Amino acid sequence: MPRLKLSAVHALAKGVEFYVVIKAPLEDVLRKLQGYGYDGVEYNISNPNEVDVGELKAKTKSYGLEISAISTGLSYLRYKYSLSSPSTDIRSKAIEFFKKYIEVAEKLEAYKVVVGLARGKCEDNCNSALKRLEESLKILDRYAGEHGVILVFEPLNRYETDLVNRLDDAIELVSRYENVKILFDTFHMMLEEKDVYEAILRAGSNIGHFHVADSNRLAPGMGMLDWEKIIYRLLRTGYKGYVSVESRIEPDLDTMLSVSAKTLKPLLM
Ligand code: LER
Ligand code: MN
Repeated sequence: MPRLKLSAVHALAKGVEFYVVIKAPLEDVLRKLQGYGYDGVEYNISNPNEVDVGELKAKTKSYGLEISAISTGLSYLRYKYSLSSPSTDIRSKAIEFFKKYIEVAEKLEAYKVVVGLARGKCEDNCNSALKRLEESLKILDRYAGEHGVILVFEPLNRYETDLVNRLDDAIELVSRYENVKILFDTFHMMLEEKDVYEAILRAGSNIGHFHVADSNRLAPGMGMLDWEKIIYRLLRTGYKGYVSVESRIEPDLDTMLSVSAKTLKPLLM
């Protein structure tokens, strides 16, 4: 049995602007993942009300794959729903969406919901935005607990948001809740932390999910990061979940998936 498992992020929506998710037709992607020896797939869902859960679950299973997590950034890009918005209306729409994401994650047996871009931006003022985010997470923490799901909060690099970029701020935030952990993304942390390798150890038992891309956000193995060092440290934290590839689809999907698998699979055993 491998100690860590491998997945990649697929966008369940058409006309997606986001450049680090796979956008090919679903069954082609599942076939390729199975072929390259992946254990699972992470679905980035722009609208949780549009998903046919039963069909998606059956289709994924028919390729021998699990669902590693549900990511949610596309909801922010498509509807601008933000968990920290100064507008009560937008914030409650975002909370309703996340409750639905939690239900979907439970039904799909993924049990993890990503809070990335949908945390929003500072907008009026960073302290107030953080307070509003904390309040939204408080509601969702309880809801997630009732459904056996965890939220994984992702510190993002400064070019994508100004609200919670650094690992220490994310650790401080998640420490307030029972069902909120950290999503450590090697690309964001490489840009924000002094030493990305040490940061994995510092994140330690807070890690609830792990995204991988190389220093240039290409597939692991196509940039400057030392993957032996990364996975060794991740194993030292005691983390046992998925390592999920979220990288640019360059030069093409097959190369991205095969290079990632070739780099990571031998290290995950
Ligand atoms: C998503 O997981 C991510 O890494 C961001 O760049 C956008 O949400
Ligand atoms: Mn990520």
